[in-house]
Amino acid sequence: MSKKGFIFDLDGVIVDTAKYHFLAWKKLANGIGVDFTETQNEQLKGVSRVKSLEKILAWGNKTILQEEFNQLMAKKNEDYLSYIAKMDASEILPDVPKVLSYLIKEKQPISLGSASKNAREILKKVNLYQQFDAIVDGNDVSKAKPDPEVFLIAAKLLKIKPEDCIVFEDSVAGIQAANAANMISIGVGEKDVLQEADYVFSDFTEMENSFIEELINR
Ligand code: B16
Ligand code: MG
Repeated sequence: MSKKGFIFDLDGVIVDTAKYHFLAWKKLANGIGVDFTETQNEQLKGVSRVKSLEKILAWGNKTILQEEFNQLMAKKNEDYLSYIAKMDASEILPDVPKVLSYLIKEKQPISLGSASKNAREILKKVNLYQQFDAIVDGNDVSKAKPDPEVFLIAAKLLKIKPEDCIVFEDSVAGIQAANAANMISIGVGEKDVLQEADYVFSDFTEMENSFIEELINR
């Protein structure tokens, strides 16, 4: 049986932590007199913490000193951590366990490929940490999505060639990173947002095991 590498993004694919990032960024932005909408939050999906704050400051036409920048980032993460502290397995997105179990049954290597520095903690909270053969997160990369680094490291750890890897992603930056890594990109979300993906599903309930079987055997 052939082996492929299955790489999952975290926020927006395995759990819906985007709502907590939104609350924490909104509090921070409003605190420094900058408006922050759900539409702007969309543009922060898959984007690193540093880049996200840079974008918020640019939207508000603000320039600040490095020291204040670092303090704001720390404060945002503190707030975010307080929201995720209460997370448990009930926050896993629909049919994610079904897909993971199927891949494990088929003996397919599985990795996480997330921009979040909090990824390991979140996986432990929702009880999925043990399901992954490799975990690559924001602590392991020097270049953020859309750079392919995060997924290329995952492929290396799984010992699978990039062209034999499949990436599940909810963000435009993440789909671009998967494509740049020469992997199959599967968008989880809206078709018109994730136009660059090879395939798009609104969520995992739409994905049949037969589709995964085809990916394994292609
Ligand atoms: P942290 P993903 C990304 O995770 C989020 O989509 C993005 O909104 C967040 O800013 C980024 O992680 C960094 O997260 O502040 O926890 O390090 O979608 O790549 O799993
Ligand atoms: Mg994501």
